[in-house]
Amino acid sequence: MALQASFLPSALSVHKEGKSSSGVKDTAFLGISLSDHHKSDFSSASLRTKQRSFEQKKLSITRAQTTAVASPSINRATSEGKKTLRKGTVVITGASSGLGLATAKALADTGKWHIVMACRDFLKAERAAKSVGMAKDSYTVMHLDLASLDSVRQFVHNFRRSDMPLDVLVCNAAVYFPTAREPTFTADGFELSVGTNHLGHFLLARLLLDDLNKSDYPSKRLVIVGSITGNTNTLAGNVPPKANLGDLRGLAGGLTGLNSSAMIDGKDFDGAKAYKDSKVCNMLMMQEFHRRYHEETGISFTSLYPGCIATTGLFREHIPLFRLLFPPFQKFVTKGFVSEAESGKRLAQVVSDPSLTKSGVYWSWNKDSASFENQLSEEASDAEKARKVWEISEKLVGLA
Ligand code: LMG
Ligand code: NDP
Ligand code: PMR
Repeated sequence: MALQASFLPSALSVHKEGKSSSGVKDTAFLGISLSDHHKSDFSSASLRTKQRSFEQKKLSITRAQTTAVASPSINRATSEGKKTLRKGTVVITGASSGLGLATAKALADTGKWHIVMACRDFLKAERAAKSVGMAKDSYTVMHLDLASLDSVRQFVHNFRRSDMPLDVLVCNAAVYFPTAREPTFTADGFELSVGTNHLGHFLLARLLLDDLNKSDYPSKRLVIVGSITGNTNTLAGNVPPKANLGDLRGLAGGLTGLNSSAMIDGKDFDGAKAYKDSKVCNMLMMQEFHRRYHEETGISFTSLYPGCIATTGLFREHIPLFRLLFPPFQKFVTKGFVSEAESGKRLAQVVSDPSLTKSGVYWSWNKDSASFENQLSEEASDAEKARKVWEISEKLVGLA
């Protein structure tokens, strides 16, 4: 049995964080409890209204400069006169390898989705799509480098020009620098892992929210990939260095490594921790999106832990011995291993399965590959921290 699944429903995972619920189903929504929802909504309401009208104004200008967006009809008549759902359009960041590619493949194979592969390496993405046998008309590769805010804005511009609707956005791309001694930085001067995994995606998702909202697809979704290693209510999340955003002083300083730390908590640089911190931000942002926008837009905001996909490019910077031992360790010791294909099916479910539409949920799968609503750690479900990360992040990416 996967250790994560066996740990989480137990009292251990819950009590460690000082929470008092007993089962996964019961505790799954601690991070988005009704009281949190109202508190957050109330405290930031006026800020949001201002912000929204500003963004809407900006968006309408951009729209006016590009071709008018076609309004796709949901149901198209077939020759027999039956109505069928039109193809959905899903944007997947980092679809050139690993989980993103496997998800693109799984969705393409259904024939019900057009996949926009938002990738930093155009040729690699094209080759990857071909190598897994995706039909030529099932995907479009578009350039996106999440380590540059300009590139994120350019991607949004290009996507709008394509006239495709946006039905689902999947924030999947990530980098991990476990052996780096010194930080490296994005084009805008943010530490590279938080800059890419969190800030780049934050800007992308914020800008594309309006496009998602305009979609007439029956189930509009924003999926942000999270992970077990950012959740300290699990064994995996307790392997050092542990995720901890602290009081966010490094994030507030811009993660520059100059006058402020490159780490969110303001401490010394640690590449493995920076990755785990970025995943905490991803999971917090999913919930903050849910609190701010679900009711108003009907968009489902979700996150997931797809299982330990120990063979992906994520570990490319790790030492060769780790890359050799990690897959068998996960397969035979923790039993948390999943193949890329299996993980792709899981994320594809979160994109398109009618039973996984609930918003504000962090999905996981048990040993029989059945999905369940999982419990996030105390920090990864802290509504006040989520609000602060949101507000600091929007300043850093130029939205506030
Ligand atoms: C860090 O080390 C590096 O410092 C950092 O630079 C970066 O590279 C990072 O993640 C990458 O790794 C981490 C790691 C490296 O160190 C450890 O893992 C130390 C072991 C500490 C063990 C902690 C276990 C978790 C404790 C849980 C606490 C209980 C809380 C319960 C709460 C639950 C609530 C519900 O070191 C290693 O990875 C090597 C560790 C070797 C230990 C061997 C363990 C036996 C496993 C059997 C192994 C099979 C062989 C495969 C090994 C593959 C390597 C992963
Ligand atoms: P991969 O390295 O295989 O895939 C990551 C993808 O992100 C690649 O396509 C990569 O592009 C892309 N990417 C990296 N930097 C950028 C950038 N600046 N701009 C655009 N795209 C970029 O890793 P995984 O498939 O394992 O990771 C996918 C997601 O799954 C991540 O969010 C990760 O945190 C999460 N995850 C992974 C787990 C695992 O065990 N592997 C477990 C839990 C979660 P390129 O191909 O050009 O390098
Ligand atoms: Mg971890 C108990 C089960 C379990 C699971 C599901 C994972 C997933 N890991 C588990 C346990 C352990 N790991 C234990 C007991 C150890 C100590 C030997 C251990 C070590 C370890 C290392 C060094 N694990 C790692 C690393 C990494 O470099 C990976 C990482 O932290 O990346 C940030 C990693 C991972 N373990 C996982 C998963 C899913 C990862 C990788 C990626 C991620 O979270 O996205």
